[in-house]
Amino acid sequence: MPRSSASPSRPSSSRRAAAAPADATQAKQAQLAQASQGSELPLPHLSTNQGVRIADNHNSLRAGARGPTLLEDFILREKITHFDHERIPERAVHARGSAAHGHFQVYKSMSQFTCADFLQEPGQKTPVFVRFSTVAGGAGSADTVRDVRGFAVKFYTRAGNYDLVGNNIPVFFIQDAMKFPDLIHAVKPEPHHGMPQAASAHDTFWDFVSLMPETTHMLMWAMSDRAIPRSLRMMQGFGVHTFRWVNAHGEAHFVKYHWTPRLGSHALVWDEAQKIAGKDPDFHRRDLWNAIARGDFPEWELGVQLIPQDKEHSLGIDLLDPTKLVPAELVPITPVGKLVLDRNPDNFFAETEQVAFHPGHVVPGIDFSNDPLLQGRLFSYTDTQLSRLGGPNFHQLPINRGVCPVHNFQRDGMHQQSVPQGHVAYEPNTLGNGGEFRVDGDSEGFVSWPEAVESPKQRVRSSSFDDHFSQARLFFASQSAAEREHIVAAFRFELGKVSVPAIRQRVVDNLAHVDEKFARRVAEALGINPPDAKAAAGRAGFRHGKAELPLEEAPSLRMVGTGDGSVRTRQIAILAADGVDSASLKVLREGLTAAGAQCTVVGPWLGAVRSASQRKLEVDATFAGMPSVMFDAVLLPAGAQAAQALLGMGEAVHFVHEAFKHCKTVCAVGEGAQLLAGLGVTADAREAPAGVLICPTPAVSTGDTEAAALIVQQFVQALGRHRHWERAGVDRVAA
Ligand code: HDE
Repeated sequence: MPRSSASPSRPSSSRRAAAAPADATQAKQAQLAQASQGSELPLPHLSTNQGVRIADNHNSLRAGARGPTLLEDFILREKITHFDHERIPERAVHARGSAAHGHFQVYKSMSQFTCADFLQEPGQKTPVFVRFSTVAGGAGSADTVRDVRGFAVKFYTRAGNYDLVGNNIPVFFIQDAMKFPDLIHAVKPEPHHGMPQAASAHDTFWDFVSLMPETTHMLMWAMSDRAIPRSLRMMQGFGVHTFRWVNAHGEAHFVKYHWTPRLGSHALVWDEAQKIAGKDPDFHRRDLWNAIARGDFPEWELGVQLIPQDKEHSLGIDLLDPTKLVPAELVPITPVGKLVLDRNPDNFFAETEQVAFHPGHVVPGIDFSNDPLLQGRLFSYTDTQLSRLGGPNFHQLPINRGVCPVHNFQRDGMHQQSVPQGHVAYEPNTLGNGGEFRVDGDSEGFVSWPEAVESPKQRVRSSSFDDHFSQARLFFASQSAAEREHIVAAFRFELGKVSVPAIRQRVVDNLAHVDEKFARRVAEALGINPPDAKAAAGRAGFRHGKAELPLEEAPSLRMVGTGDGSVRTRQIAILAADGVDSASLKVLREGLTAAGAQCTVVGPWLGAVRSASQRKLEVDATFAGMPSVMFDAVLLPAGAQAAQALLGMGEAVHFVHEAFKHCKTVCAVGEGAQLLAGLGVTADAREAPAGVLICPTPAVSTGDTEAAALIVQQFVQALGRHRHWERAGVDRVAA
């Protein structure tokens, strides 16, 4: 493996940022650094992969200056052959992903519940690599499509690698691995024409789910705002399945994992998500990269719901059914520790692309449950890596290597990176290290939970999986009014793209078992009959189980109101043109930046505009390059001439209208309020709609710092609410 002697000792800026975490995290860093090659060449010349020095890297070997190229040119052949093979098969699902390094730190010992080494000591840090992904789209698809997001965490623990390969939605579409290929074939582009990319809004997906009522609960989540996150940094993660924790005394608890983002869970507006997919397809990847590069390290808290082994059936919810969750209102979430992502990858391919997760990568103290979806996954992941990463040695890739020693007698295979020595490749043996070597009952080794299993072999589903609607109903009932509206709109949008009316009908008939009124509202827009619950109940695949849930609603399932209300890392656009009042702009910008927001001056051109006082004000971005969908809020500064100029620019007017339509915070100072004309928004501050702040007198420009502080305070408070969903009249705004 080529190594640069210079690179390990030459920390890149991103590596410097990660210097803080101590002990185990440094071990992984050092290991990666050993494998990494600096961007400067280790030699002052180029060579072939065999080390032969290259004399000319511009011209192929030809018979004469204008003659044919010779097959003999081994340098050209090697270069092009390498290029020809630079792509590996993309992941069958979760192909589009973005990742980062970081660490996980335990709050307090979990030894009461698990002997997992990395959860024993308070303050203990474990290095991690986390990859977020969309599911359906190809590697080059847009980030902001409506989809589930993968949330895969690799813990490089001292007792081996532990992978928690979860999603941002706590349940799944299907109950049995047998249906996974069907589900994925249905959602992927249709096989005859290869459309649509990264979208579930098409016939085959809805045909399949309409025939599989067990998908209903997950469909409710997938049509909710969860499927269009504002940022990867602002979404929850879940282990989905029930796992098992086992302590040193052999006592077991069922466990469900929850990742909760410090910044809260927030979503885009669907119209906005679609526009971003065109304006900046890398929106989420860029947001994650930039935040880490700036030092705004994203954080999540890991929490677990623990259910003692003997209380498995106490909740009336089958813990093995992955279409069900356990509401936090029934089993509280115990905080375990925090995850911090503090370093961007050095190389996308070597790390983000080649990382290989597997729910079967567990460590002593963590075990599986019999969830039939999980059991199928335990086979799938290694199998898929064999073809994706080209053989059984993918664990030797730097990003996949553990930080603890690896020792076994597996040998050979494609891409073996090490040179095992000696003539012993079997166990037990006496020829290896001079004594007898035998592994038999290693008390620190992984021992499976000794679950008693004695049953007939059969292809059958437990009747305890038969309830397909109670939790879908609970989810819908638990949403805020705005979130419920978004779900209705999403079903209408998706089913509106389904060309076969009978499929639309089957879906809304199923939805009638969630909530009759809701199903009717969806159906109204689809040119079909009102939902028919009875017809759904008579179809093949429908099961009549109904759980008695002890809850009417579970507020923990909402997104609205989550997070600490801070504006850290929020993006604010300050619209500017010639004649802007730079004094008020400056003081407000300083206040908002101090609160943790990111301010960008957006104008008609790059370079600078002239302020009312003839000062130069740098413009960071143009209306075309950074449209309103890239921001969380807009500030319209004072300045009569600037306001008039902006009013004459279609892009600027559109910018404000669009931000208003997407329920963002809009703050207008002095004459900046004129830009709100056309929205039907009153210029009277007291009657302004939610999230619209109108500051009539530009007192701040005259140096009134108290007035400035008040505006900043109001701005921060409004922006801290993320969006103003209750804002009326947005539908009337053309943007
Ligand atoms: Fe996966 N899944 N999956 N999955 N999954 C893959 O493995 C599979 C499921 C999840 O960033 C593949 O290495 C089966 C549930 C994530 O690299 C593949 C079944 C959950 C990632 C695979 C499921 C997930 C994958 C494709 C049903 C949430 C991306 C490439 C039995 C708990 C990991 C790869 C990354 C990736 C199979 C269902 C999460 C094909 C058979 C449920 C986050 O092996």
